[in-house]
Amino acid sequence: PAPLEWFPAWGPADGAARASALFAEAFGGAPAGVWAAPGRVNLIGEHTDYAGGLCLPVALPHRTYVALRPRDDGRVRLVSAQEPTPWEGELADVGPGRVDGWAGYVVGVAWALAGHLRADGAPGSGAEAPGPQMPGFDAAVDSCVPFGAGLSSSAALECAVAVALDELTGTGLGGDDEGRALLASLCVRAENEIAGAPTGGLDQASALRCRADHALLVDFGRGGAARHVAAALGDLALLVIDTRAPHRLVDGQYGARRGSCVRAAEILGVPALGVLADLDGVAERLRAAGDPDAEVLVRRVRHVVTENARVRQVAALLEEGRPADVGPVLTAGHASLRDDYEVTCPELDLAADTATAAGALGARMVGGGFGGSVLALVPRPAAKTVATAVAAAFAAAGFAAPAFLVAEPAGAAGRVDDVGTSEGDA
Ligand code: GAF
Repeated sequence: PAPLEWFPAWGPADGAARASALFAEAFGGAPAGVWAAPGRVNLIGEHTDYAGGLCLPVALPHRTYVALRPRDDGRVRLVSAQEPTPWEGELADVGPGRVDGWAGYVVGVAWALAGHLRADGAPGSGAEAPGPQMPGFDAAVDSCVPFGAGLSSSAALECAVAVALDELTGTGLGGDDEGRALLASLCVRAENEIAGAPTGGLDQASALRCRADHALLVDFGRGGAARHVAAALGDLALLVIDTRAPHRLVDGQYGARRGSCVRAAEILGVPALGVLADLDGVAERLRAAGDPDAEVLVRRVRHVVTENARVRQVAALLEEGRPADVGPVLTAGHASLRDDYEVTCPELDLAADTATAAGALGARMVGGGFGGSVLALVPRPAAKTVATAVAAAFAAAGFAAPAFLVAEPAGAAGRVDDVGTSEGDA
């Protein structure tokens, strides 16, 4: 059999050197600094963020590095080691529907931050005191966050740009968790309005607010209020399996799930599904409303409500020092995403089932679904055995070879000099 493929996490100095070298090659000279933000793997709480629910991600040691230097002429020039096409344009021309492709994740953040600065009393708003201003900039991007793997490479790019521009404009949101929550919301605006992806806030909260060795318990029903939960896993490890399945129909399907949650909340007369404590009477009320898709709505709501309960359960198990008991909860989460939320695919199901059969304590798909990765909770010494079993099952099924990483919960976005200390709650 072919050797297993593992995604290495670059050290901060390595990542910064790569981004700086690309910067020098593309633009000449040195950047003003290098900033980095992590990908994430969500322990539990999938497809709950946009429904006002709970989630419990950890940040990956895999980061996207952005070497950036401001310009004073309002222009933006971008290159990326992962993208064949550079981008160049005027910041003043950025707006919804005006930027195609990967650049939207970068200039969208500048656009959202500029909007925040104007609203906050910066020049141009009519306010007297001159505040920070958004300049143009040159930026070079390099990343070891796996792409298209459901591990939040887009948010890693947005959030690395966000902390860079926050610092260079002197906006100062990156210094504490409250400011970082606001930065996360600006990154969500960039993704929703400029990049055009209708995602929730899970990924940006992870990249900006996580702390090393901890998971982040986020409550989107309370404005993204969050606290850190020690991820004391003992001799267990978080094995991430990138199925390499192409994201089939993911855009339309994601939006459809979100729409179902809005529709169900309307019928049930609640602001968001996250407020539902249990399923008492829910199916009856959804059916009574006469919606042609009532049975689908019943399943979607069941996922959100049971998933929220699983998040509370996993956070409690971690706090009680019982990480092994988290395994079956992950497996139950996968079943709910497969049967009730219907966002898995054959590769995700095979990876989760095979991992569990090969010794994982539990496994579930992570991220938006229809492709991407599976998280398996494994005894640390069994990580390679489980990976080997999944690779063999994929080969037998005729699927592309999967790739792997072990997620050691890492810290949040920051200037690379500060990596390891900038953990979102100074
Ligand atoms: C994607 C989205 F970007 C997140 O907001 C979240 O909804 C996730 O899918 C599912 O939990 O990563």
